[in-house]
Amino acid sequence: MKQTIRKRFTTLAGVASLGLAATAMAVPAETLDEVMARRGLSQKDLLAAAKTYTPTGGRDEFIVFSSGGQSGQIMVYGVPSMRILKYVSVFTPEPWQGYGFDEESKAVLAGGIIDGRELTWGDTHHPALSETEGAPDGEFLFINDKSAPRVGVISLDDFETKQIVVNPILQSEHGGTFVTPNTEYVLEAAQYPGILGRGFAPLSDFNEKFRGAITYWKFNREKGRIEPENSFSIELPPYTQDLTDAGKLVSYGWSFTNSFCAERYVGGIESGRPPFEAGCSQADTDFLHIINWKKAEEVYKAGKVTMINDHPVISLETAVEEGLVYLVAEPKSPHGVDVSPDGKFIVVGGKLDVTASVYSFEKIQAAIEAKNFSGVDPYGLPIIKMEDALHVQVPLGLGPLHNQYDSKPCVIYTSLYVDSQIAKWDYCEGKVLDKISIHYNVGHLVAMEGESVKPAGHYLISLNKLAIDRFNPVGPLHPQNHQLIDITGDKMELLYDMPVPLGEPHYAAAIAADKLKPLVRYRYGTNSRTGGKHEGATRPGSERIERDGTTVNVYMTAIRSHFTPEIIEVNEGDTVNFIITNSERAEDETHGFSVSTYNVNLSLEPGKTSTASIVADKPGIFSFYCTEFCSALHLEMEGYLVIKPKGYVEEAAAVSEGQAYTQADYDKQVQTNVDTQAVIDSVVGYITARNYKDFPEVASLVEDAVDQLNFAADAKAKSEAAAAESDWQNATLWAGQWWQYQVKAADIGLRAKTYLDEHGAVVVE
Ligand code: K7E
Ligand code: CUA
Repeated sequence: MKQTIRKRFTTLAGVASLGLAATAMAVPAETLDEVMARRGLSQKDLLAAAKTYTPTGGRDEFIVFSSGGQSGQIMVYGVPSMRILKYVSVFTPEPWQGYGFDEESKAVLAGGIIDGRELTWGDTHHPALSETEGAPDGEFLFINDKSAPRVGVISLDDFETKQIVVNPILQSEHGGTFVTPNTEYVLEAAQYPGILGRGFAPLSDFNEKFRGAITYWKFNREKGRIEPENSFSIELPPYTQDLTDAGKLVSYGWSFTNSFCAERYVGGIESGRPPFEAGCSQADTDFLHIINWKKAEEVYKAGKVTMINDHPVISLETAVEEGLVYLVAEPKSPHGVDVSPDGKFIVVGGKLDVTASVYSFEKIQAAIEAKNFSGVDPYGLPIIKMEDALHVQVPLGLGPLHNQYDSKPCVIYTSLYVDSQIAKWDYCEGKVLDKISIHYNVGHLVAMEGESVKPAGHYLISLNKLAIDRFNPVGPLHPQNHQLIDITGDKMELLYDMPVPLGEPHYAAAIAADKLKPLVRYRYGTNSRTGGKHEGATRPGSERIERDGTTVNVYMTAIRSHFTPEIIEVNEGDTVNFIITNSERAEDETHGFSVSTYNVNLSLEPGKTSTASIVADKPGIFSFYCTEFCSALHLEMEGYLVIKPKGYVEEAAAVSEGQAYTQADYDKQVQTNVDTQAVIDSVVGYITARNYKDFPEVASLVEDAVDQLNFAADAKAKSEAAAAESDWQNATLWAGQWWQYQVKAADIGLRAKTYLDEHGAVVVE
């Protein structure tokens, strides 16, 4: 039977290879013209492709951090290729990264528990990159949750979420996150008015008791954390605050927050009243809040605050007394608010208007200094007359929403939601320069470093709300559509559509790729969520199982392709903590760890230590294994968690194995190892004869290979010791392990050799 199968395979292979040879002769590769004809591509398409296509191994010029909307995550992609590189989980558990599955990240998520409720999602809107002197510096990223007022802090060292803080006073927010020019503060402004501190008052008290606010979260760059104890808020009227931006250069020290529903309408469609949408859009204007945060910081430090939920809040009364907040009218249902790169202008869109309004910071300051106000609002805040603050108003089209700046002076791009267009215009002169149609209904847009003091130009991305007919249909829930636009010329050119199947990405932030310097591996035994050394970090050789009452701590290591220990016996009812260190140094050698039916998955990148905790409440045999395909013997990277039933009495017995090995088996394995060593020696010879030390990637591969060869030497010694005692069983198995390490070393060595070949290494004397 066996014989027949083998014969059939041989025959099949023969036929297949003959067939291939015949096909290769008959069909030459298609020419460019033929491909264009077959796919219906124009010259313009080809140009767009040439501008975006990134050949294998190529890199992008810019990296975009996009909100993941309702997914509670952040999406990272490259420009111009539009290739997605990563999802960073922030408010939502995500198993691939172990986020919300290991104890270290659970501690981060626990920071987001709000009023005792554990949330498993977030509505992310506005990512903000940390800035130095008004330009993104590539160190940190922040993002807000609109639904439950929270802010996440992500380190760009490893693209992991490090902290979630809960706003102590708001019940809803939207005007976050935006940073001040040196990331002194991370700004988070309210959306729907509520009772500060999340208390109760009847809606009939809306004008008297409901409030908005803005929180200035103090950021400690050295620690890479927000410091709630050094943060403060300013109480604001119950206008529905919307977006925020921080002043820069000439307007440094100020921040701007627009609003809608300054009508303070309270709906009630169920009792026959017109809905919110009618009442909140009736008036012709709403209010832009102009806030002196530098002065507010002094007022806060002087202790002129009210404590709400242990959080210092500057009251409206104090804000009026100290001259911290001013209002200016802005057109119908405004949305974006974006300070120009030079800090001189503030541009605001109006969802139900056709114009964008450009306010002059200089004029605003002049009005404040001259106390030239048209009056005060019902809460005592001074109102600057619109005409006294405006530089220019420009009709752009229907529904101007958000703005981004170009590297060319005075050039700005504004999304037109209703028109499904982007307008390019000059905000100094107040004239429209170009328009382009997008598909469809753009919300935010992002230009490269387009909110920095020094925008980078090149590309603009339209973050569209609707995709409608752009992609292959996938059911009623469509992907979002990010459209890449070339803005280098006078006319905007649409280059590429990228479907986003994650959530609604409201906003994105872009940075030059070379500003990012992420880690390749962690310092050995790092708790990535704190950045410090993990107290359970374990070196190879000191793995152990420690019991303390009913708690069992398993100090493990993971390396290609085994866990140590691999058989773990516990009793029903024990709490088991698997504290695992990935002892690899090699780039991209991540291991996973899952335990059957216990809802565990870890992601262990090189050097990282993570903990999986379970309560062994069900006795039985539970296999654990590595969930990342890390090596040829990844499937063998396995073990057993043996949970013994209560009252189980052990009977001593030898482990019964399926195979018994003889001296002949041992000799055969040793011969294989000797042959393998010859291959390794030749690869080592090839590498060391070249200037491999000039290539950091190769140097670290060589380091890793040397590690593996040391492990091989150790296994070889064990094998030989067993052979000396004629213990052929262990001698053969250890010889097999010795070979495993050799194979890994050879694999790494070949990778290094290929790299050297492809990167023009030269022979050294
Ligand atoms: Cu316009 Cu939340 Cu910034 Cu959506 S927001 S688009
Ligand atoms: Cu380690 Cu798969």
